[in-house]
Amino acid sequence: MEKLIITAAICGAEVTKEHNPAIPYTLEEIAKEAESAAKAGAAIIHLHVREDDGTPTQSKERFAAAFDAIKAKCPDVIIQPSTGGAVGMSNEERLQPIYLHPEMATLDCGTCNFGGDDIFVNTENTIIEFGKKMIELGIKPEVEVFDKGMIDMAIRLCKKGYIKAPMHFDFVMGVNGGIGASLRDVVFMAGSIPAGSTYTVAGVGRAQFEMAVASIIMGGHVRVGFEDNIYLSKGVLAKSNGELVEKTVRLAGEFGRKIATPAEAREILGLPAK
Ligand code: KMH
Ligand code: ZN
Repeated sequence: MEKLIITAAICGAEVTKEHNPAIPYTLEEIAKEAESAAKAGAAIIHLHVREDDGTPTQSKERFAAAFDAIKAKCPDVIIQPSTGGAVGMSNEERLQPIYLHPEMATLDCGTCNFGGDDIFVNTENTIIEFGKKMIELGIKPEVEVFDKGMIDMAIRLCKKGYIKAPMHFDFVMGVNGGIGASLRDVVFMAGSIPAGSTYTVAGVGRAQFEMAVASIIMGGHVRVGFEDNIYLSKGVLAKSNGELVEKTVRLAGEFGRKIATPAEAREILGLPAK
């Protein structure tokens, strides 16, 4: 089987130090968490940034500073900024990090209830706008999908030329308002993408490691990290993203999946070598 690409979503926009004191806010904390994840085996850092007080921001300057801080500690890792940002941000705000010319960025392919009154809005025009910009700037999108219909949307927009094939998907499984996180759900998602696509699986909350194992066995890739889950095991808070990645590496080893380096991840994803 192909080597396993592990993505660490180290920070997110919603989770706070009240949930887990290890959630990184400052540039130093973000760089330290990225380093712990990369040292443990993550090839990709999915990145959100915060102000020092924890407020989510899509500021280009803050992302630039975070890129520098991460690259100083782990020069090889693929940095994949979020264009999702936080619920309620404008499209213009969300797009800021792509003007730093990252190798990859997320492209969220549909609107989703995020619990309570929160709605993560991605209209068709938004997806087209973001997709076109990423093509212009030569950025490989990680097509983030919270439900099967979002895969179908991505396929339609790919056919129209707004997303380049082969697509790389991130199945976010178990969000309040999205698809669940059962084996049947993840098999359905993996069976719904075009031949030649790649995918990673991000299980939310307690589903993180169940979904990781499913993807390890199925030949997909895995995303773990504080953005999606703060626990190492039931009731035990993870002390770092590195711990979550280490556990994923252990699980992969049990099933004979070797771990991709950042260079190998670039090859698998069709990114230019560095
Ligand atoms: N924080 C969510 C509103 C992404 O990174 O592209 C959006 C999100 C998706 O996390
Ligand atoms: Zn994200």
